[in-house]
Amino acid sequence: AYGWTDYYDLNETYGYLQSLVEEHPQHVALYVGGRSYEGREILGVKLSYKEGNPKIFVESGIHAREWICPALSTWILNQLLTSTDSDVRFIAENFDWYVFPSTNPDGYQYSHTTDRMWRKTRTPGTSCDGVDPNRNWDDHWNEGGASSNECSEIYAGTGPFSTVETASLADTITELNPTVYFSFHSYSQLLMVPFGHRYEMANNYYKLLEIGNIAAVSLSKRFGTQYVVGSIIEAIYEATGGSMDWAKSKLNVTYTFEWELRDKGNYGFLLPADQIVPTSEETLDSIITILRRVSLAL
Ligand code: 0X9
Ligand code: ZN
Repeated sequence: AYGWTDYYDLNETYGYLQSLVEEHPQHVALYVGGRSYEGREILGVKLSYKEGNPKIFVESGIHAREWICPALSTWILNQLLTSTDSDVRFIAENFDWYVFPSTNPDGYQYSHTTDRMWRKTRTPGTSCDGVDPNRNWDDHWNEGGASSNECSEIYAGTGPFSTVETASLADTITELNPTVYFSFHSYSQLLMVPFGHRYEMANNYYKLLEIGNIAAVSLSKRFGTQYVVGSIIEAIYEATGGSMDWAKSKLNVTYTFEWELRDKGNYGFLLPADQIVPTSEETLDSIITILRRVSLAL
């Protein structure tokens, strides 16, 4: 059975989403967020307790080998549905959640069957396969921190939205027009806000940074895990054509945050499964802090 003491492959993850719909039909529905090169659905759920809530889009697992991301996303869904904690109930019931645990399904499956360290999509190339789905969005595409070389891990693709995963996800996000955008990656313990293309500030950079800083304090309280907060280019490196930069600059999503989850390189992408629950717990603490502040501002 699905749980959080182990990592699960794509079918098991999608099976879990299905089981949530069966167990909580009034609050959960499947939601197809896009499709993959190999024809898989980018499957997510809509979780909603009432009408008229602001929307949260959760983009998780866009990089195949970052296995903590799908695991954390389903753990959070389970909390939103079953927790009796008043903070969790508040964020569950006062937002509509669109959660996509594995936004690169071909790559995720490939990382289970063939190459544990696979990062990109499985879009075929001439000499090497795969596009970096966090360099393929239509915002300052391939202007820096990205590559035109097919064989690069940060290959930007042949043009903006050249691969169907990012193009179809972008359509879904545009249609939903969320108020909040959360993106989950690993690893490095960073909480980032736009942008990654240059030293340019988001229109609400100081607000995002202020919220991010208090969220990182909340995150640290449970186990002492330290996060660095900043814009992408400050906190990590230059990276163009990323999803969050697109959401901020093209859709003007107000609250945009991107986590690089545990750890800081000891295990890296191979984070042991016994860290799924603690990682998820502390991350949910930061999410609660963010959403408490968001709902005060709305
Ligand atoms: O390089 C990336 O895509 C991210 N790091 S990772 O190790 N998970 O691959 C950081 C990306 C920064 N974010 C954006 N450019 N949106
Ligand atoms: Zn990543």
